[in-house]
Amino acid sequence: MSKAAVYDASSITVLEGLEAVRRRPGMYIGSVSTKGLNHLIYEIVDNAVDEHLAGYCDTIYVTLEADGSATIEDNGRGIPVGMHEKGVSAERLVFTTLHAGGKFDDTAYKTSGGLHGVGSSVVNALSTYLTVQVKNGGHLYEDRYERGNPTIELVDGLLPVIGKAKGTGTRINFLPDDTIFDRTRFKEDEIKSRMHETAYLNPALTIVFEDKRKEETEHIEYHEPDGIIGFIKDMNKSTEAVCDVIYFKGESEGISVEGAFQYINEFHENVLGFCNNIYNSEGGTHLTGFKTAFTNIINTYARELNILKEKDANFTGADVRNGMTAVVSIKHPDPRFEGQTKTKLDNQDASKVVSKVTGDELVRYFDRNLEILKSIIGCAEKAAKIRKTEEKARTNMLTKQKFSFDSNGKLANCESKDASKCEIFIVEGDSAGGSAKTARNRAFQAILPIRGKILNVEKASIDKVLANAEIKTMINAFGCGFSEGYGNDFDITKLRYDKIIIMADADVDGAHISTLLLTLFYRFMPELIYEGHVYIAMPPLYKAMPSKGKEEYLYDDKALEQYRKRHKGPFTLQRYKGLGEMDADQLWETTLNPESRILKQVEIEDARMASEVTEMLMGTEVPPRKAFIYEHATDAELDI
Ligand code: TTJ
Repeated sequence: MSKAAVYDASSITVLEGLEAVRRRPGMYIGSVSTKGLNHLIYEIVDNAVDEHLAGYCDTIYVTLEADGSATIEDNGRGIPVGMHEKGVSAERLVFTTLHAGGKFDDTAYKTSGGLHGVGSSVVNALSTYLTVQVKNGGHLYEDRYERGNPTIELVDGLLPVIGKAKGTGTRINFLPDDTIFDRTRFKEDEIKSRMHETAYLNPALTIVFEDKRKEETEHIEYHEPDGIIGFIKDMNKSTEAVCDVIYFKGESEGISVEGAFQYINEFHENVLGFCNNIYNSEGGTHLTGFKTAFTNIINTYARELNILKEKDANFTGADVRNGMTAVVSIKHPDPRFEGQTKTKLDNQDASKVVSKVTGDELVRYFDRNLEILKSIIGCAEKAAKIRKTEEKARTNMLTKQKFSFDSNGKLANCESKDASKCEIFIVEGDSAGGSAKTARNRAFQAILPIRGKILNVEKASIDKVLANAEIKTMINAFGCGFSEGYGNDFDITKLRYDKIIIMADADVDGAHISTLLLTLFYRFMPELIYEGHVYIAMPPLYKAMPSKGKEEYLYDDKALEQYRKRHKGPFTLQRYKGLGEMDADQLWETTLNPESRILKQVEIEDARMASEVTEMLMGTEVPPRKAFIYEHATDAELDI
């Protein structure tokens, strides 16, 4: 058989493979929303990070180009362009076969975890075009694809040389396919925080981020030589620390473990797990191992030091992690993932090894740093005291809840008790709440108006959170209780509404209220978000009423601009200042009616970011806070 024939034969299966990706993109990148879109960049970047881990690349350039495409470049060895045994350039195989990763890669640890590491071929399949340039041996090679199909003819299975080059490296430029993705505009905030995270986890790496879509190119260099210690310091920079960052590392059974933590004067814990440099939003066995060992150590010391007396019960896990910010990062040769979004580490050996390393290293540390140990036990004592008070409060609340559901002052409940059909709108402001109560379909839509700014749950201790009237009403209405830290009393099967819809104005106050609500859910009812029950209503900004033809609702300024271009004749434009200004019919049509409304489903990243924003908003510096709210509010108007 000639080489051409071999290539023809293999290209058929190639195209079938990529066609499957285009038919069911969600299976490969999670979703076709902005989150899935950003994943395309992470997927490519992860390959360059692998090259860094192999010891051959120290800089990665990530550029959001003015034309909407993205470019990722590294200074690694370059994807092999030579002939592969199958009769084509190895580079072609990388971009056209659905490989599990690792074939062309000799690093011990692959960044293949859950939705990540799904392969550059998936990015290729979902791009209008993708070009690859490789510098090697003084030559510059180039390849190009359109919707996954190669457009350049190979000469004897090899890539054409298009010029000379110094050094080595790989450069990928691609434009996401707008027939696949809901939106093709990359969200720079999420990308920046992910790149920053990657820099913390790879202290010898520099990531240069550029956004050329902005009027003036934004240029940021992420380089974090202090690694995860710097990560913890940055997360805690606007709060009062109880101790310095404590760092430990070790290795066992081929798994390497690195951890860092610090206590701050707050009432919540923030423990993040990473496996092979990928964040595990659902946690997993590495965190279980860390937490188990940590709880044991603190309880053992507390008894030795006679802080816990014989009659006292042990501290709970949540007690000992009160105020803790921690990062646990492991390198595992063969990670497995489970969970709703396949981001929960599942390897049992990870739990064992992390537990052993944590135990050995921290005992060694605490033996030499008794004062620090005592201040940490102090945090646990404080937590235990609050917990005991809360346990009483909670029993009271839960017994009351059974009787108070339908007599909740402000909740206008729906008639149906079939949770799969019910929706609850959390509406900002009494007047909008009033209109919404008139406008809704009472068969399945409940309305809960909330007034003003709800308590900021990042700052408040849990007993204050629970004392807050608005929050109590919400918890009662949802019906599943709440979880604090890892003491989990939350039961999602009791949820009374399939959709929880936040309805706030597209202005500064509205943005603030949505942020606080998302923070509340993220901290105390995260499953609501993981399981896709939380939405944000997108009320329109304008109604265009032409003298001839149909009225149209316009959801942002861009839509208005497009309408002006599209619509030739005269029209009247009504601008809505807020939800409270719409009459019941308008509110029904624009925001409540499932047939015509627009809802944005909240993803865990949105909530995580909201919680970070909240933390920032509540910081002590005032000027950036204000700037941020405005920026955020504009975002909501233009982009969502
Ligand atoms: C494989 O083994 C031989 C030497 O080169 C190794 C390799 O594949 N290196 C490599 C791949 N470096 N950088 C990449 C890469 C970079 C980007 C930006 C994107 C992709 C898909 C791969």
